[in-house]
Amino acid sequence: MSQPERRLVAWFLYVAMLALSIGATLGPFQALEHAGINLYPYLAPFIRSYYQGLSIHGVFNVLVWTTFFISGFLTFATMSGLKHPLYSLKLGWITFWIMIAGIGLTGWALFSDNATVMFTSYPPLKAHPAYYLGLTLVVVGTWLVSANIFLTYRAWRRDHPTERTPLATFGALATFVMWDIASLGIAAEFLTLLIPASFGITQGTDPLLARAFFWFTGHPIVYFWLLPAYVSWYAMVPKQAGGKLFSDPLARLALVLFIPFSIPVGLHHQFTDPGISEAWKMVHAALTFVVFFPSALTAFTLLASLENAGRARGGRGWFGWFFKLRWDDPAVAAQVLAMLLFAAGGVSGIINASYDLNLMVHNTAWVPGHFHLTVGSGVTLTFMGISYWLIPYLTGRKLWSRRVALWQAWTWFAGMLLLGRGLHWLGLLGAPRRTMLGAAAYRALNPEWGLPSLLVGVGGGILAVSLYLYLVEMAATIWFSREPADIEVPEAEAVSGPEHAPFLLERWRVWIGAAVVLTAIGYVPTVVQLLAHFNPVASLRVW
Ligand code: HAS
Ligand code: CU
Repeated sequence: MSQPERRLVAWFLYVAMLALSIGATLGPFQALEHAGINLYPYLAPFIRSYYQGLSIHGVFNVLVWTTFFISGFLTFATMSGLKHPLYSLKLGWITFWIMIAGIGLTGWALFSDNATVMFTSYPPLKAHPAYYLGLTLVVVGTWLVSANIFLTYRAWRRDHPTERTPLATFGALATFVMWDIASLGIAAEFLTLLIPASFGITQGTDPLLARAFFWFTGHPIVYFWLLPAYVSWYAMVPKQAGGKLFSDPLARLALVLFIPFSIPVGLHHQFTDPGISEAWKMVHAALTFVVFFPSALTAFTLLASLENAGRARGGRGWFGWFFKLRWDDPAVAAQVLAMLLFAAGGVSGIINASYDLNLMVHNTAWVPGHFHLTVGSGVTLTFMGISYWLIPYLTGRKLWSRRVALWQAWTWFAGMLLLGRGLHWLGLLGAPRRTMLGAAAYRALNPEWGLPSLLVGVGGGILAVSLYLYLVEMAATIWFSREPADIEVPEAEAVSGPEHAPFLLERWRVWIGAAVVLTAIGYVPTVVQLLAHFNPVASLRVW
């Protein structure tokens, strides 16, 4: 890969890390607040409220850290998989700057306390137009990233008409095909409802319609975050762990199934919303169990692949292989620990999706418990693990300290175990999410919240240490490491190779067609009904 290409990828990752440093720094303040230690007064005048901090935490972590990392990593995976130059480096940089302008606008609105609306941007809360325009630019940026990737693929395909697409690139394509369709919901929401209302062109918005548009994108966005981690787990980790991918065709099947099944499930975020038919909620609940399936396939394939690696390295017995994995390689340790946490997050996800159980846990601390194990661990800890080899590869500088990186991975694991346990538990005890619990009078009526809140506080504290270990490791590698890195891009071989994959898996039109049909079935009746009862209410700034 050429130096200029490496530089482009590296800059996407640097901005991702900068965003994480901002977003995640605010996390421990929330966790400590739940444990009864309110440090917000010390953040003034930069952060004026718990809710402003929470909005910045959500946006910078799940929207900016993820999106920039993914844009860099999947662009990389496309080029390195195909061994083909990027279609247009210039387009790559234009995209980068559009996205930077976007986070500039959004960041300004958030930090000036003009957008305390949470990362879900729920109306009738009204943010400054800069907030919505900025996020719109970031989404437009992702479309341009995908265009560059698709055009690179097309150029490669012309010279290789019958070859199977290399697995990592296949995963990058599947991710962006899915995302480009999925992101139309938030585009519709922002362009037709939130931006006009924010400018005062319309008097208000219909919160229910806006929420439906939001979750049209808001569920599949979690797979936009997850699939790049799957790309690494399938196409790279087996090699790094010292073994082979169990089945390449099974990996492709899992990845491609996300295209049709990711979108028509968004109503599982709206089970408690009035005005949407119970029947359609049930359809989305059932389809959520369908989209669970490719992740279950993934768990199977990964376990078999890791077992293959552990046995190749001399592991014996039912579990002995697990301890023989390359635990001394931080890239491997971080990603296997991420898988373990993600498996627990997947379990709480299926509980969320189960209609009746959702009524118990919805809007409680259980839900942030769930997503800290999924996006906060499965995805984030994986991206950290990837950066332990990818940053050295891109910069040519050896990882500064393997030991610090290993400590980082294990502390993230420990911190998230405690935080995840505490939040799920608090949720079961009825503690609401997105609430400044320490200031809530009813807290005194619930003494049993004490222990789980403590777990949240301690977990958050450990995570703060872990975050700074990560940032120090990265900064030291980029600035101070003097030894040259000697890194090969990991490309896992497979026990059952790509030659066994039916070509149907690469017929993108079939999968896109299936996605369009299923999405239309899943959403058209509900959207038509919501439009027929369009009921705008005034937008509010409540802070
Ligand atoms: Fe979720 C809410 C259902 C996956 C993120 N989710 C959220 C929110 C976020 C989020 C951010 O049905 C909150 C949104 C908000 O602010 O309101 N979620 C699911 C289901 C899945 C799922 C069924 N979620 C994710 C992923 C996320 C994510 C992935 C981010 C990346 N989620 C819900 C529902 C809600 C929800 C409801 C609404 C709740 C409410 O009421 O508000 C599934 O896709 C999960 C499938 C996962 C698995 C696990 C497979 C395990 C693997 C690892 C293998 C491990 C190995 C190592 C091999 C089936 C692949 C093992 C080694 C050994 C030795 C054991
Ligand atoms: Cu969802």
